[in-house]
Amino acid sequence: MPIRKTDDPRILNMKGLNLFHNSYSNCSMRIRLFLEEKGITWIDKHILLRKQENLTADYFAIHPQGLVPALVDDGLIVYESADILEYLEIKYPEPSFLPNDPSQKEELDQMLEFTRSGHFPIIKTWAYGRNNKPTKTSESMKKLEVLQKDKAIIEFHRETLAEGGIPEEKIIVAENTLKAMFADLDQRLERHAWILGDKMTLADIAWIPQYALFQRNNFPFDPYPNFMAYVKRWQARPAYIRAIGEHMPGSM
Ligand SMILES: N[C@@H](CCC(=O)N[C@@H](CS)C(=O)NCC(=O)O)C(=O)O
Repeated sequence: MPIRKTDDPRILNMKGLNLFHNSYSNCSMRIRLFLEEKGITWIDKHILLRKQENLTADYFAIHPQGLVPALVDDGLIVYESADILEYLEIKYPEPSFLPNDPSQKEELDQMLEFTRSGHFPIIKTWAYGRNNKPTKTSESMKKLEVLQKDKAIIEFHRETLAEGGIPEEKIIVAENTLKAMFADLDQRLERHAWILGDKMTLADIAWIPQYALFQRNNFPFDPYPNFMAYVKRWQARPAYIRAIGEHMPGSM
């Protein structure tokens, strides 16, 4: 689990659950939703990504890739949204967001893994490729090149700035992967109310933010009526309204 040791007194002295996040970041939504569903008090450390507030040495001292979300829990740094969810689930086990049937743990792990390995090649490639403008400028690229050790992240942003942006072939691969995933979710949700059964789990918390992000970019959700009914049920939940709706005007 990405837990990062630090001897920086400014970080060590952060008391409580400090969530570094951004309103529109789907990865951040997962953590806000988890905290709101469990009724846990958290300290709001909002990072304006459009103003590149994450591209500072101070923020890289918290998150090694300069990304949101990151959690500083009484001086302990945890990053990667799925890992933060798992860390918080251990710390706050009630009500449980793990499947009742332990044999479903592997299925849950696979769904959470997509938030790590699928984020740049699939989620971001589709979202940036279809409608988002590049988030970096040539000036902020210079900052990124100095601070960022992960070359794949630098390459991703270079591609968004290149003439023609992300190549269409890559966007289509991402879109087809997502369509297959939403078709699978739709079938699951025809059988039961939540992705893994009759109970909300971390799989639901990890996946619903994808809707909030993709609907902004007009992802074709019409073929997935069970998934859309599930979206409506989510949107009626006070925790969803607080964690997502209030952060994204127009997303409901
Ligand atoms: N796999 C990571 C992805 C984190 C990530 O890429 N976060 C985006 C927002 S969703 C970010 O911080 N972007 C800022 C940037 O690229 O400079 C996670 O799930 O936490």
